[in-house]
Amino acid sequence: MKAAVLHKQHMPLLIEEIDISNPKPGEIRVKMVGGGVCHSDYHRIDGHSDIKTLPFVMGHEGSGIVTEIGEGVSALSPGDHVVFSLTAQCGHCRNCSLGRANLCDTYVRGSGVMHDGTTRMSKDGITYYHGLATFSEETIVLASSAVKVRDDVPLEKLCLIGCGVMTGVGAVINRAKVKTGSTVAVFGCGGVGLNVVQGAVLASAAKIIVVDKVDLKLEMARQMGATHFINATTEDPIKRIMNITKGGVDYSFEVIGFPHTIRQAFDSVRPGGTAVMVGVPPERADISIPGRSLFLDRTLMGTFYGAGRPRVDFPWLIDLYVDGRLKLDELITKYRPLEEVNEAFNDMNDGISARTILTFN
Ligand code: PAD
Ligand code: ZN
Repeated sequence: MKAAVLHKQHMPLLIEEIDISNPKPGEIRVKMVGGGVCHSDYHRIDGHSDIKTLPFVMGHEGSGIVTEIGEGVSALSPGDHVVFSLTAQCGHCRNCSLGRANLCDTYVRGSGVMHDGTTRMSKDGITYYHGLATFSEETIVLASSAVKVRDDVPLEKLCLIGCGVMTGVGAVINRAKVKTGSTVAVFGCGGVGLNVVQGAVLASAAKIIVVDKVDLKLEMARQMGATHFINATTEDPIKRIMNITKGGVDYSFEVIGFPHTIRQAFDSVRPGGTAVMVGVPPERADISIPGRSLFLDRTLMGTFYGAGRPRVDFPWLIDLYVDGRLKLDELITKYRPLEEVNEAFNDMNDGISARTILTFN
């Protein structure tokens, strides 16, 4: 089967024919249908995030059809439509029991191996590491990291629910719990930031101020429901936000991943307000904020995966889409075959795409 593989950071992905083994107990084999291209993947290529296990079969936002189940899998059957969760949800650990499935204790972040320490992919006897491996025609994942979804919705689109939508909408609804009538600022209107905007719409925010460097992204944010627009290359975002809100927003969301924009997001909230770091900061980066500003009841919070509880959240998010209350089509700039994954990254970095969805033969 074909897969997009990272062999070395700062190099394009290679499309290769590789081998996939059978699912072990508790695992499932999935034929991929949609693979969303997220900036977190690119972070691994450009060194923003570390990756120690190479070669690595890339991709973490995906949807597909179950083709085979391993021993002991009872919740899923061949033919089921599934969307992947970034984390396996064991359902039993302390965090799962507390309703914090995104922080499931069994999840080993970025390890590149399955729970038994081995991988299911290889080539000519060489181990290929992988997580969900959504940039591959087939994948093997733990059954507990796949959520069965309704089968009357185009499955290729639903990959977006698995990362961008869950993270963005979840950051607003699950993590910050934005109150009706609040003012919100969103720094970065890519595939995830646009979902923060639609989370703020769902929360009935009064003003949704968006900041980006690219006018096209601001225009996309308008389609998602943003109300005020700031191009950070021509205007000072903090000054404009202070001006629009007379003293700062109630909630700000940084959805880019740099210490200086996280600082901007923090500086844009009023006393008592909350800044949420959604973007992934560079490995080992420190974030500095003025103590006296924090002192005035301000909060700076992180969020991994929008505090997502995928078995609960995926179904309602998909229902919202079917009912016309959540936008997915507007997030999809282009479909491309797996072979064009590097072009999809170029589009993302050139600021001309919200999300590209990879398709498979
Ligand atoms: P993207 O590249 O689609 O969007 C980033 C946006 O930021 C683009 O529209 C850029 O134009 C804009 N931008 C860049 N620099 C600036 C700047 N200085 N000021 C204003 N705007 C700027 O990425 P994405 O939406 O796929 O991902 C965004 C971040 O979210 C990224 O760091 C990714 O790793 C992170 C992420 N976090 C989680 C999580 O669990 N917290 C999950 C998924 C993605
Ligand atoms: Zn992602």
